[in-house]
Amino acid sequence: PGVDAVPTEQKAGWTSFIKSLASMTGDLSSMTAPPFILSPTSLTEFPAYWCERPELFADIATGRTEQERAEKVLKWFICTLKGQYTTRNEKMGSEKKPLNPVLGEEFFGVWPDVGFGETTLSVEQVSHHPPITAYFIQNKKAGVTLQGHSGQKTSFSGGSINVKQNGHAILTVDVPGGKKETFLITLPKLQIQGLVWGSPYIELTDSTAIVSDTGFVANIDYKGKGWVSGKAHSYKATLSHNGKSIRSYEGTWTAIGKVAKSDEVFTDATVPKTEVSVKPIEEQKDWESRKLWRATAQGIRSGDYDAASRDKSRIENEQRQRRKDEASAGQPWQLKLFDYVESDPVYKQLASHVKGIPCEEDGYIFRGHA
Ligand code: CLR
Repeated sequence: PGVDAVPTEQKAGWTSFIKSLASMTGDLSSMTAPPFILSPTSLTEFPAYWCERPELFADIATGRTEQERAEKVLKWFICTLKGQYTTRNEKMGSEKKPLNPVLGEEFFGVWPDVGFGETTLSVEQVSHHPPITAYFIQNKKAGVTLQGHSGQKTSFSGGSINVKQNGHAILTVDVPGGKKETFLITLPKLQIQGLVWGSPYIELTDSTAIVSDTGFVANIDYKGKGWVSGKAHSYKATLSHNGKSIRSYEGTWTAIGKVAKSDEVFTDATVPKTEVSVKPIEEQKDWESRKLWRATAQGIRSGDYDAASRDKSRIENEQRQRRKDEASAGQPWQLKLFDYVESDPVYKQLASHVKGIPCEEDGYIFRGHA
């Protein structure tokens, strides 16, 4: 902020893009943005951010009590935030506009076994309009899975883009005695700031919850500059059991969080993360993100925006034709890896324990690989 990041020849385009945001109606994904703000990465790759600390994900299962496991889920969750919400700034200098996935687009990845079991990731774009991405992450050996879906509803006010995330995630962990514990994870609201300068970045707002079927609930509040420690990216979390508060934590989700009123470190987001491993493009199927968007991404990376936009149009036209063909054949698109559920009973049960969460929400259940 303070430094104008818009390339001279794109200034007019950026100004009109910002102006057009004011009249946007919920779905930003289809808006045309100036080239400098385009990212070569599809949104289907984003669920990988959930597991860039695979050691913390696996570690949830080592908790000896319900409380320890609830604490470990909270710790892992907070430690994913830095990856989810600051990676583009770190890698590309600012938040960027990701590629808008096509219906049926897939993304697969793995975090190899380095002692605590292999973790696998399967992603499918289950809706194009509005965009919804479903994902399934599993460490079989540790007995931990995460399943969820994500969509966004955007609005513009006071110079910022506000993003409400639609969807939730459900984590299950195998516990001794052949049982499972389940945690419902709600998703934070985002504010995209720094737009005028052409260097957008994310701040989290409001609060989210992690609700367990063991009666443990973690409430997490997010604030930017001027709150708690007066630092950007601050959080404050409270763990309670059946309504009785047990422990609080505070700090920043980009660096250190401590157990309240102590020096005990609870979350350290500065620990190096492990990026997901993905098959080489040559071995991927045509519908896998990196293969599908290869030429578009190449154009964006090399600054050949004409080539990028030609390839993007080719993909989009092909999609439009497909939808027309499906409509005339009376055969709608079939999901590949997930089943749509209008009302997820697991969600419903857990959401009923917490105020401020809608009690009905649809979901997508992983069906497995074809
Ligand atoms: C997707 C789900 C991930 C977390 C996440 C991080 C960044 C978000 C992204 C989600 C959705 C799309 C998003 C993006 C930041 C910017 C981008 C809101 C929630 C919008 C569509 C593009 C804005 C364009 C400006 C940068 C110009 O788990």
